[in-house]
Amino acid sequence: MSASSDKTPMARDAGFIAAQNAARTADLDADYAALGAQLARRGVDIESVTRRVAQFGVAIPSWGVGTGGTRFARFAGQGEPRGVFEKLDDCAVIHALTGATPTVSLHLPWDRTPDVAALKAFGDARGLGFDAVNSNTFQDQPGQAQSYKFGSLTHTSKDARDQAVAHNLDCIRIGQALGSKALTLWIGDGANFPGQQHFVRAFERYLDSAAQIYSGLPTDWRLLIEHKMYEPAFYATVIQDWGSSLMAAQALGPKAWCLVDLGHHAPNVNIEMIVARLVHARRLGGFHFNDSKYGDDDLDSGSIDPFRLFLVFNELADAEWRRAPDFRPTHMLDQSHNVTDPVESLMTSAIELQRAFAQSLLVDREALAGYQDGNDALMAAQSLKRAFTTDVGPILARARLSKGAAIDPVTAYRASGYRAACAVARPARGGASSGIV
Ligand code: LRH
Ligand code: MN
Repeated sequence: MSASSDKTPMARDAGFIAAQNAARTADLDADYAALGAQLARRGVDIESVTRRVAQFGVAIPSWGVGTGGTRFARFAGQGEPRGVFEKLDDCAVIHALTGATPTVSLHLPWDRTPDVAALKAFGDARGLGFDAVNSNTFQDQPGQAQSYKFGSLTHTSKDARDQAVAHNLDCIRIGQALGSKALTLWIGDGANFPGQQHFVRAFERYLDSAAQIYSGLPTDWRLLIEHKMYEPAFYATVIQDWGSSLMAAQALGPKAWCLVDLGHHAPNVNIEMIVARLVHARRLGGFHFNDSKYGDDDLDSGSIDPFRLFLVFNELADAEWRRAPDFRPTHMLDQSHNVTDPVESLMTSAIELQRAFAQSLLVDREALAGYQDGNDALMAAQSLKRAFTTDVGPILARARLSKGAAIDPVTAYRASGYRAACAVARPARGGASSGIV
């Protein structure tokens, strides 16, 4: 158990948050009333949007609360969490201040602990649930019998494939004990040279291994297949795109779904259209939200291209509006925080998702359908832009206030002195390191 977990930190103290809000409530009320009047003129009931935003939740990636890095270096920050319990402490602060992150997505074996029941209780005590668990067959663990250098679920060696399948079944077992309902399956398997790997045989090995994992899923679980264009393989990746992911999901069965990590596509790919296709195929399982300019940069959501994020949520809002069948995507963040306080980046990123979600609810879908059917391209584009350019900040803050969270989370967090307290309670473990965690 972590040193910082026995006393409720200021940052999670209801009284502290209320005091922080006291000075801001009057301004918020004025801004909210003004926005409410503006939206009412557009036929939108601001209260219904605020209620929807207050229900919106996104899962925190446990690996995101520590400082991230690249293959070149990782520059550790102050008061880094030293294990899964301290990671949950940080996740609890993010949820207390934003009200938007009620669940945590763990990564195994990075978050392995001998006492899973204690971990569940620790989460419960902090109002945190557990979303999808993530397996890891992209690194070799100390003492591991078979190396994943040449792949895992698609390795040409049956022993290596069996080892990878066993690990995934173990992740399901641990997830069950935590109350999770999904396994996210991302593998880096692929090739660096043309000719190195037989595309068809590798995909068939994937389907065979994934089918064994699939047969270990409890009835109410989902297998979330995550595609990625490249890295760590730099010529071909077995599950390289949404097409390979969808083919696999359809081959495996109804519990297999496709997960879209926004950073796993070539620059300029129309991701919102991929989302529409996966909704159409009734296989959109969920998201790893982040932002990127070049590759899998894992930058803060909405920090580079907030319009693209809005367009993704616009597809989700449209799917809901037209009652698309089997539509229940799960939302997770998947980011690497190399130069910011991860708690601050995760708070503001969760809020950027809420912003895109709220804006997507402001689109007049009847009017848009009319413009689309009438080929009025300009008014169709304008109806999206009008929603995207609406400052929904007062709605997001009111939703937070309605849940006892902070009107201004970052200012409250800094005023709480949480990071400085962690720096004392969690002495830094020196030494240079590299890699995303
Ligand atoms: C792969 C990925 C995957 C995680 C890893 C941390 O790039 O997006 O979702 O397992 O990042
Ligand atoms: Mn991801």
